[in-house]
Amino acid sequence: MLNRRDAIKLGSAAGMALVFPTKQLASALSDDPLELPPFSIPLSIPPVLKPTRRTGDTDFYDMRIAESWHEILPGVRTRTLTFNGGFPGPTVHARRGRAVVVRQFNGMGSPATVHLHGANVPASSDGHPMDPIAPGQSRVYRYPNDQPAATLWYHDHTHHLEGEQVYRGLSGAYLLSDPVDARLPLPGGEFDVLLMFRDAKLDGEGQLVFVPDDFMNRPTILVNGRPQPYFEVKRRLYRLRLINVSNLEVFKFRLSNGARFLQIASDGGFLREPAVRQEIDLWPAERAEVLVDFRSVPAGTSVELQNVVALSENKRDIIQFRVGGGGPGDKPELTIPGRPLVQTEIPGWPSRNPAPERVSKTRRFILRIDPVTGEFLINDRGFDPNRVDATIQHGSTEIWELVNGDGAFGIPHTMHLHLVQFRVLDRNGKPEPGHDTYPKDTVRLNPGDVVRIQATFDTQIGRYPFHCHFLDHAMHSMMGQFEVVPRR
Ligand SMILES: [Cu+2]
Repeated sequence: MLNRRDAIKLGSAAGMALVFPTKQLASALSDDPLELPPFSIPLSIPPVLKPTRRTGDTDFYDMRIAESWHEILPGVRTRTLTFNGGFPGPTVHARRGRAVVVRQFNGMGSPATVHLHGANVPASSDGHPMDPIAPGQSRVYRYPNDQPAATLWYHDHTHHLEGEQVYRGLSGAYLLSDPVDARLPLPGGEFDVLLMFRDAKLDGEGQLVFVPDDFMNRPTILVNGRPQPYFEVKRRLYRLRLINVSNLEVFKFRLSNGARFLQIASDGGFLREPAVRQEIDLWPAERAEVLVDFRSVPAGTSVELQNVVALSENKRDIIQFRVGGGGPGDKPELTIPGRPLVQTEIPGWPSRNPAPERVSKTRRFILRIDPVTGEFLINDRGFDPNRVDATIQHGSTEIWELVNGDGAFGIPHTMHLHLVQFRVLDRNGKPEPGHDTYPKDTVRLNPGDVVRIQATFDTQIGRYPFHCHFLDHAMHSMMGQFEVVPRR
């Protein structure tokens, strides 16, 4: 695979200059990186949002979207956009079978929409890019939570503004649990830790600088809104929920002590079988849940989570786990590598993997940048809210062939489909490894890749977007729409 460094060597810098004004790039380059010793700030965990009301089957919440100030660097106030003043926003805990209703008030001067990434929701609550909440208005989103347990996240999706508004802070986690989840012998409570990673550039005054597409000049990685934090852990097994909420940053995580992860879940929930992993790829919008075992790590030492594909040295070490005491007490059946954790059949599995003869349609989508205009296109067209790119009969299963047409430019893309969790069938003709197969809602497309995915559209009726989840690309129109229509 070409990495982005190779891409630049190969001359795509010329293409980039066409696409992005050099003046902006130059001004961004002139700023100094942060002068902050690594691992000098403790990790913070976003608060869990409290419902305003509960009924027999529904939890009601209120959130306020507004400009705020946040201390990213010690003693420095950074202007941010926030849900309820949080950077990132508060975490919503949801349970399968109980609906969640969120009333979002837009207290910003610009429109907002709220999309619950990875969720099966009615189109009216999907946070469609063209369905915004006007400034000073509020809107109610209804989430049925009729899907397996998963680490989901919510974020702004306002067309042309999502890149900047998410960058300035409009994202948060939404953790959906279900009875299967509750039965598994997984670490819980303080040992179930949310880690949201994102790219950032802070200027000399500690303010966020947003230059679209400028992946080379976002030298700071924030974890739950903190640069290179440390986190004190006990000598226990931990469940880490990794969410990449970056606009552009790609991660390949490893642990500095060489220990392996046990990956138990992907974007849309538990894997059929947990996978022992040395490294975890996590591109924008992807999630992975992993178990990390600190039991054999000597007390008083530390382990760093590192990004082995970081573009600069200061972005390699992401977070430091400082291992303290507190040894025994874990359930003995948990080991890495271990026997499969998920021994029960997960509801919804069989129907999501129908036989090939049930596939009713195959479509092909090519993601490509126009080298002349710099537009980010799907099948040579930019986003048009009045155009439906795929009309799908309710209940049908389709295969989509996704092509990254920017092999020559070395530019990665992803594909995210709203509404569904899909199965990745193969990549460049080779089967995808199990941990990257299902359930997925966002798939990585390396330059030149051809990836086939399969999805069944048997839930909602309505119009939903699909788009590159490098949000700066989506912002430049790399987005289409599918519409699920009643079966005739
Ligand atoms: Cu893209």
